[in-house]
Order: sequence, then structure tokens, then C-alpha cells
Amino acid sequence: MTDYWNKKAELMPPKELKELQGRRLKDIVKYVYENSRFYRKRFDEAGIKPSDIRSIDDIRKLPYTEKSDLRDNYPFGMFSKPLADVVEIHASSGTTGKPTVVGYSRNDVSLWSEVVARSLVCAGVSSRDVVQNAYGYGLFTGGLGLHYGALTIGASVIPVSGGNTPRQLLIMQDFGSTVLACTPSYALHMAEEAAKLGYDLSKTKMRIGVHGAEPWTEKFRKKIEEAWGNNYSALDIYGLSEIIGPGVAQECPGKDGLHVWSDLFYAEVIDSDTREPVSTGEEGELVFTTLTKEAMPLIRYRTHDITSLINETCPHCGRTMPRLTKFVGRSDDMLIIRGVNVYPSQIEYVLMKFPAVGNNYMIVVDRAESLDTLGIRVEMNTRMMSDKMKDVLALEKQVEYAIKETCGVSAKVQLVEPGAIPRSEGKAKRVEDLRKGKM
Ligand code: DLL
Repeated sequence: MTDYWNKKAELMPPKELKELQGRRLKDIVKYVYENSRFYRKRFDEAGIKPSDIRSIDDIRKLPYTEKSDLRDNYPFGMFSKPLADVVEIHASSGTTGKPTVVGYSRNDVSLWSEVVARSLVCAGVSSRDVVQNAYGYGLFTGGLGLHYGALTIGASVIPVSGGNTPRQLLIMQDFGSTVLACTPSYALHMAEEAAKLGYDLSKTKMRIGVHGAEPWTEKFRKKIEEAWGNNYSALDIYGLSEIIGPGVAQECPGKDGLHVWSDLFYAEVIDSDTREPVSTGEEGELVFTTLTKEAMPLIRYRTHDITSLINETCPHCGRTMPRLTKFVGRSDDMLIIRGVNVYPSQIEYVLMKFPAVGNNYMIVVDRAESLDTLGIRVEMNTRMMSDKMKDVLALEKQVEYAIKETCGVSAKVQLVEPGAIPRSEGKAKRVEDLRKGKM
């Protein structure tokens, strides 16, 4: 039997939903015009007044918000509330050394709990479940987001956070976890380690996986489900810090698109080049408007995630809100390495801080034992070239440390001789992603 967390919202007739979205859009545009210096200026420049917005279709009149707007207004310039009313702050990767900062009011935290609660129930999770939350707790929104949702529905949440696989497996077995919340690649890694360590996964109680924070394919889903056995159902959860964190959209057991909670987050799909909306069903870049957020509402925020919209009632669960097809990638160069967002420009920013490091580098991303690996080959500066092995090794360690500090991921850095990295004739190719086909 299909269960709902908020039946009224999740089964709202499309006409009613559209009217609600229209009313909320009007309110949020007025709210940001009055409370956000950034949006007042942006709307004034575009010649938009809040009174121009009368229905949800008027959303097309509004300018887009870009990730660079968050960077330019670092750290709190995008907030529509004073810091005194902000109760929680998270951050994700920015394109340079500074992170992208997001803030939540108390009501925003309730909203976040509500959408993750909806997502978990949509995946088939109930108050009787034991949720092993292996998303990272901290500035990343995965850990706390899933935590709030699991608390809200009354499940028993184990805040184990990411990593330490032997401990994860022990807890899973001894605490009788029934739901695994983590990235899809970590879910597969855990199953593979379990086999090596002699766990019999068919004897565990694990039945649902709530996997997201990185793109994954149907083929990868099959691998996870086969590895976990036991009719384990691996379901996709989507979200991004700027909009709320995890819980923006969720698959139901029908596995046919992710339900967007669009009474709260209005989704559009646009052509990245022309910036015009594409027709329903066509692939393009996802854009979100938060309809009720307080501390950091965003208007037409460009996610750079590529997907398409399905605008029909779900034949499996009956939810009426639009669905998103499984994500196929991004329209920019952001990489997701072990669930952490990394921009090549961020890596370059770190490398260039070392005078002994030259200008030519190559980022190699691969997958070993179902986990992503990050390698960076970088040339030494001719002038500072050291032939002492000890110096080279020490510098490699320093760069690795700096990458970990700024980007949040471990990298294997290899310093090479000047000229060792092939030059390209046109646009420099700085990234080699060898994971394709392994995802
Ligand atoms: O990854 C929030 C999250 C946590 C989602 C846990 C799901 C589970 P950020 O760190 O801000 O937030 O990264 C957001 O990750 O724009 C996508 O590119 C990617 N992403 C997130 N979920 C999915 C997914 C969290 N299910 C960025 N499929 C987004 C594909 C995803 N990509």
C-alpha cells in the first residue's frame, strides 16, 4: 500500500497546485524584493516589480540566479533574513577557494524536515524502520538533512555518518538496520566489503536504499540491488544545498522518475545556451525557485543538472506532482567525487598557490572498488625544479593537504617534470574522467 507523509500536498489536483504555486510565487517575489538587497537590485535592473507577477506562468519574466551570484555575495549577502534569525548554516563547494554558503531560518529547518520526511515515506520508509544514515554529517547537507527527515517520521536514526566500512557493517548487523542512506557508490562499496569480510547480506534486514548526491545509472542500480540481494530496493533522492539540501525530489518504488515537491520548489527545464524553457519531456538544465523559504530564497536558480520533466500523475503511487527523469550529468564542469562537489577551478586555485608548482596539470578521476579516486598530475616550475626526491615528496604531501582542506576530498598528487603533460592545441584539457561505463 502506498503511504504519504503529506497526502493533501502530494495528491493535490494539478489545477489547485498551479494556483497555489502562483500565490506562493507572488508572495516570495514580494518578500525577496522587500528583504533581499540582492534581489531588489536584480529586479530593478530587469525592470520587474512584484506587481508584475500574477500567476506561476509569470515566472518567465524573472531573471535567473547563478552560482556566481552566491560567490559574489559570499558569505551572507544572499540572505533575506538577518543572521539573528538564521539558525543553521551549511556550505558546499564553490568554484574557487571559498565555499557556497546557505542559511536556514527555524521555519526553513521545519520545511527541510518535511520534505525529507515526504521523501523517506515516498521511498517506503516508515516509523518502524531503523535508518543507518551514512551520509556525512557536517557542512554537507546530506547527513543532517536525512537525519531531520528520519526523526520527523519517527524512524530510529543511527547517525553513523560516512566512512569506516567495517564499523558500518557491524552496526548494520548488530542494530538491525533496515534502511541505508548513503551515496550509491558507497552502497555498492559497502556490499563488496561485506562479502570480503564474510557477512551474509541475505541475512541482514536491510531493505531500502536512499541513494543520491551523485549521478548514477539504471545499470548501477541493478548492481547495487544484486549485491544487497533480499529484494533490496535502491531508490534515488535528489537535492542541492542552495535549494534546501536532500529532499527536493525522490523516487517512489515505481522507479520511474523523481517526484519533485513542487508546492515548495518550482522546477523548470531550460536550454542552457538560449536560456529558454524547453518543451515538456525534453532534456535540459534544471532551474528551481523556492516558493516558501525564508532565510535564503532563490529565484530561478540554475542548478546545471541535466534532466527532463514528466508532467503526469505517477501510475505507480498516484502522486500528482511532476517528476524528473534520472539525472544524466551536468552542463558545467563540476565533478562529484565520493559525493563531494569539486570544480576544476577550485583545484587550480589551490595548485597556483604553490610557487614551486607550474601551470600545467591534469586531473584524473577514476573508480576503484566502487569508490572514486582523484589523481592530480602537475608539472613543477622550471625555476624551482628540485631533483631531490625528498623535497618532491614533501611538496606532493603539502599540495595533497591543501587540496583536502579546500576541496574536502583526498587526492593523490604527482609532481612531474616541466613539459611532461601533453599540451593541447586548442582548449586545454584538464580533466580525464575514466569513470564512464563504471557508473
Ligand atoms: O548533494 C544534497 C544531497 C545529499 C542529495 C544527500 C541527495 C542525498 P550538494 O552537495 O549541494 O547537495 O550537491 C548538489 O549534487 O546539483 C547534483 O549535481 C548532485 N546530485 C545530488 N543528488 C543527485 C542525484 C547534495 N540523485 C549536487 N542524482 C546537485 C544526480 C545528484 N546528481
